[in-house]
Amino acid sequence: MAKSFLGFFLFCITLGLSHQASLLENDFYTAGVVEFQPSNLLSDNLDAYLEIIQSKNASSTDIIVFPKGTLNNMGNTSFVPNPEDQINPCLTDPNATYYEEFLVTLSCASRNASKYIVINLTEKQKCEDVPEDTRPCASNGLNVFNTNVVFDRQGVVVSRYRKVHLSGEANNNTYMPELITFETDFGVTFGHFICFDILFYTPAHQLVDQGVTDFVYPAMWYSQLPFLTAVQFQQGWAYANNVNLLASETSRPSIGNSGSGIYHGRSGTLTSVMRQDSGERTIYVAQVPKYTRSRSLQKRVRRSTPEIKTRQVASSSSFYMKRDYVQNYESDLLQIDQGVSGTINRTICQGSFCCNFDIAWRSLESTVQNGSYYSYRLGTYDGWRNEQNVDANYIRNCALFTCSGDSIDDCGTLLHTEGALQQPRVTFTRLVIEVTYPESQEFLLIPDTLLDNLLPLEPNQFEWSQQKPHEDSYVHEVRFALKESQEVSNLLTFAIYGNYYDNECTFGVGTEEEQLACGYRSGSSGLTILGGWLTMPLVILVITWTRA
Ligand SMILES: *[C@@H]1O[C@H](CO)[C@@H](O)[C@H](O)[C@H]1NC(C)=O
Ligand SMILES: *[C@@H]1O[C@H](CO)[C@@H](O)[C@H](O)[C@H]1NC(C)=O
Ligand SMILES: *[C@@H]1O[C@H](CO)[C@@H](O)[C@H](O)[C@H]1NC(C)=O
Ligand SMILES: *[C@@H]1O[C@H](CO)[C@@H](O)[C@H](O)[C@H]1NC(C)=O
Ligand SMILES: *[C@@H]1O[C@H](CO)[C@@H](O)[C@H](O)[C@H]1NC(C)=O
Ligand SMILES: *[C@@H]1O[C@H](CO)[C@@H](O)[C@H](O)[C@H]1NC(C)=O
Ligand SMILES: *[C@@H]1O[C@H](CO)[C@@H](O)[C@H](O)[C@H]1NC(C)=O
Ligand SMILES: *[C@H]1O[C@H](CO)[C@@H](O)[C@H](O)[C@H]1NC(C)=O
Repeated sequence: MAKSFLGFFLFCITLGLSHQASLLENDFYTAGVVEFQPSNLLSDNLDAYLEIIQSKNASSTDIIVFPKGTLNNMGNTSFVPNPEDQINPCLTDPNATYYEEFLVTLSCASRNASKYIVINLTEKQKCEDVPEDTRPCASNGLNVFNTNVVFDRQGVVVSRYRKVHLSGEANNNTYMPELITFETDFGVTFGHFICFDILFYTPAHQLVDQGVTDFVYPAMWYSQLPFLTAVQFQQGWAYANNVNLLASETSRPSIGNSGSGIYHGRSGTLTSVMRQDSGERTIYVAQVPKYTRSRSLQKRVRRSTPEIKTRQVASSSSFYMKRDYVQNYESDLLQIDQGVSGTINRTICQGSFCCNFDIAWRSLESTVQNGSYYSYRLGTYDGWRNEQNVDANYIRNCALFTCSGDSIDDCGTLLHTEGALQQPRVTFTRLVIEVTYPESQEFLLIPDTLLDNLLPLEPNQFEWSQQKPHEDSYVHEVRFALKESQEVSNLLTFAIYGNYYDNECTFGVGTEEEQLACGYRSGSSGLTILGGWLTMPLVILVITWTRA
């Protein structure tokens, strides 16, 4: 024990000399995201957190992000200092008389390791501290929040964010949604949000619109096929917004949690993991290029974690997947004849929303007897996500997705068979989706792909363009395609995920009066912009307020 302690100490000294924190002038910073399998014991989780913070793998990091729901629980809620007060729990409350001991310990650990540390915890707050909140307080006088806490290199609590979009959890909503950022000594300002928040405009996308380029994102996400598995959606979100995203996930594949990664916007994944079978407690580290203020210059991407190795094909026993309601899609089975190449060029509409699919493939001979295959469907969806008891989004999707059989009810599930018994049946040699999307007050169009190892295609494998046909139009023409030189045979999903959030002020939706009120006007030569768009920030503000 004493020996390993000494070893660790010597190691720290050597390391302390050999590298130092990323300075302001460096064009990158070093980040770590932790894929963490929790136990029910706070002390065990805390010990593992400390071990990771002090580990060799973490030594070069400036900032480490831990996932949500892996530390304390309702029985160990803690007060969290107001960042404005610049409180350092390690120094001001060493005996943990006010803050919970784990919070003090992590403040000390940040200080000790001289790193920014982001954790998610269950926070308690006295209702009397928010007199403006007139909602009824719980009988114990406390609000309980799902909260991110950021310690700086000295252990000071410099930021706190309370989750806005709860997903069936027994926590409170804040009185007003919080838009939170924090600055660092390496010159990067981070925004934060938690888990389910990624599907909503406030605060995630709203912070992007305010110019934030880097995000910390602790999650305990339950992956869903075909569009919303963890790494797939994280990478797509970072790409669509062209931002850096540091995502950290709880690691429990058997119940649907896994998927951590670091993504550099249009350049794609720097490091990521989608565990299967069993969880882990591992830190994934990458050097993250900084965005310059103008955001014009794309830096060369450095990879610090080597590329992964052997492809692990997912099956229904290696990862528990939730399933989307794809039976509500307007869809067509792709007829693939064994041993024959094929092409299809067709448009599928749901209502007035249409997607054009231009696809070519080569059918593969089976090499394994009794192998099992995915079949494919083309589908279009224009409607609300119908998940029960949570905030909803309006979605406009165009997708090629897999099914474990020929019926629509077989779609969005993994095959039961494992490993070599799963046979790709086709290689896609051309995949092009073209859509005309209506403009909306708030919306995000995401390239959304998935391979059978549960990781997405990378930007060097696809082409994406989104543009208005002309300045004054209220539509966006989107083309999403596999790169010319590419072929893909282990595909589960190839889609455009159109998130329209609340579907407020979408062009073409509602009465003529409503359209005019939203600022859309049909001019003599087609469509022209009413000055009304200038008032849009006001409208957004009002909506944000009434939503709180
Ligand atoms: C956490 O809460 C449990 C009861 O809910 C308690 O037994 C335990 O001592 C607490 N742990 C810490 C570190 O406060
Ligand atoms: C913490 O506890 C120790 C031992 O009980 C005591 O000596 C010390 O004064 C306490 N420190 C603070 C800041 O309360
Ligand atoms: C601080 O770091 C030293 C090694 O440098 C380690 O022995 C000690 O346990 C750390 N303390 C905390 C609270 O992390
Ligand atoms: C917080 O949640 C509790 C339990 O659901 C509830 O009783 C209380 O009214 C909520 N507080 C506020 C301010 O909404
Ligand atoms: C440290 O990194 C190595 C190599 O990337 C990895 O195999 C190992 O699991 C990591 N350990 C931890 C505790 O993250
Ligand atoms: C597919 O159909 C679209 C729309 O009808 C057309 O614009 C496009 O040229 C077609 N592509 C091919 C390869 O035939
Ligand atoms: C294929 O299935 C048949 C019938 O279920 C079985 O008799 C045969 O052994 C299987 N072959 C292989 C290679 O698994
Ligand atoms: C963070 O997330 C969990 C899961 O929603 C939530 O219940 C809790 O308030 C937060 N923290 C922990 C550590 O449980």
